[in-house]
Amino acid sequence: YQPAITGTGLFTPKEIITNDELVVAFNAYADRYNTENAQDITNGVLEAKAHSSSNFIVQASGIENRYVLDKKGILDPDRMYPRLRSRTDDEPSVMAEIALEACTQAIENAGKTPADVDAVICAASNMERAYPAIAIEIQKLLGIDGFAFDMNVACSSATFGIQAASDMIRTGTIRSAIVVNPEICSAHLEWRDRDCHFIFGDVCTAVLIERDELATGNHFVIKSTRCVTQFSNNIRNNNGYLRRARDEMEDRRDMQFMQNGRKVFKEVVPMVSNLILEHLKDENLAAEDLKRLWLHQANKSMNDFIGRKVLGRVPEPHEQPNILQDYANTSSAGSIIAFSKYSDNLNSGDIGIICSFGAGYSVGSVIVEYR
Ligand code: CO8
Repeated sequence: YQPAITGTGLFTPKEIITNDELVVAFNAYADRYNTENAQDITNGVLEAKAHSSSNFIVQASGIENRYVLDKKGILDPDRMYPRLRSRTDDEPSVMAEIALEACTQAIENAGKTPADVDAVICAASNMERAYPAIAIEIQKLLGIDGFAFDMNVACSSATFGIQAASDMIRTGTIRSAIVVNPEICSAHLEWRDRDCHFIFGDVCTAVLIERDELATGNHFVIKSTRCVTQFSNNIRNNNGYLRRARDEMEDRRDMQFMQNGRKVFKEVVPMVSNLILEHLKDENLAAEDLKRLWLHQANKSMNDFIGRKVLGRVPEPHEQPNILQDYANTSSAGSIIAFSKYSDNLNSGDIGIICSFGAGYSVGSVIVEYR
C-alpha cells in the first residue's frame, strides 16, 4: 500500500510572548540576581548576568514571538517558568489535552472519524510522564481501537513518527495512523539563561496518514522517507529518572535544555543538506523538482543556508516557508506547522520535502507528492 498524508491539525496556545516582553522579564530577573549577589560578583565568586536584547534575538535566530501555555509564570522575574495546574490521575494530561485538539482537526480535515484510525503515535521531544504512554491516553480520549505508543527523537520525532506509520501502512499492518506532536517546550526551557531563553514555544501538530486509496480529497502521497542519527552531546538534557539518585549533582540546570548552538549550527547544516540531496538522488529526483521545502524551524539563517545548498540558489519565500518568526522553535512540530499552514497553491504531481533536524543529532526527510 502507498501511504499518504490526508489531514493535518494544529493546536496553537492562546497566549503569546513578544521578544520585547521576554527581554523585559529577563533583564528584571538579571538585575535582581546581580543585586542579590553583589558581594559574590564583586569578589569574583559569581559572574554577573548580562542583559538580553530583542535585536540580538531577531538577528541571531529570526524569532519574533512564541506561543506558550502560561505566559504569567514565565514572565514573572521571581519565577521564570510556566505554572501549569496539577491534575488528578483521572483528568487528561496536558499533552493529551492539546493533542486531542490537533488530532480531532487532522481527522476532520481528512474527512474521517476516529473509527477510520488504527493507531496513534505520540512523537515528541519530551513526555510528561514515562507511563502509561501518552499515546494510549490520546487513543482513549479519541475513542480509537487498535494500538498506540510514544516515541522520542527530539526535534525529529515527527518525521521519524511519519516513517514508522508509513512503514506499517506499506506492509498492511494498519490502514491509518495519527502522528501527533504535543511540544510543551516552555516547561523544559531555562528561561533564566540568556543564551537560550528566546528559543522555544509551545504547540501541538498532528498528521493523519492513510493508505492513499482511502483519501477522499487532496492529499500528499508519501513517496519515500529517510532517517539518520549521529550521537552528539551538543544538545542535551539530563532529566532522566536516575537524576535524583546522583547526590553529587547540586545544580539542576542540566535538567533543562542545554546546547552549544554554534556547534549545532555548523555540524547539522551539512548533515541536513547532504541527506536531502542524497534522498532526492535515490528517488531519481533533482533539486529543481522540489516545489516546496517544509524545514525544521530552529533558526532562520540555518534554513536559508540549507535552502541555498539544496536548490543551488536563494529559495523564494513561498518555496521555503518559515513560521519561526511567529512560533519560535517548537521542536518536532516546527516543520509540520509549516506544512499544515503552507501547503496551498500546489499542482497535482508537485513534489515537496518535509525535513526535521535536531538533538541526537537526528535528521528525518519525507518526500511527498501532491495529488
Ligand atoms: N541577548 C544578547 N546577547 C546575547 C544573548 C541574548 N539573549 N545570548 C547570547 N548573547 C551573546 C553571547 O554571549 C555572545 O557574546 P560574545 O560574542 O561576547 O561571547 C554573542 O551574543 C553571540 O552568541 P552566540 O555565539 O551564542 O550566538 P549565535 O549567533 O550562535 O546564535 C543561536 C545563537 C541562535 C542559539 C544559534 O547558534 C543557533 O540557532 N544555533 C542552532 C541551534 C539549533 O538549531 N538547535 C536545535 C535545538 S532544538 C532541538 O534539537 C530540540 C531539543 C529538544 C527540545 C527542547 C525543548 C525545550
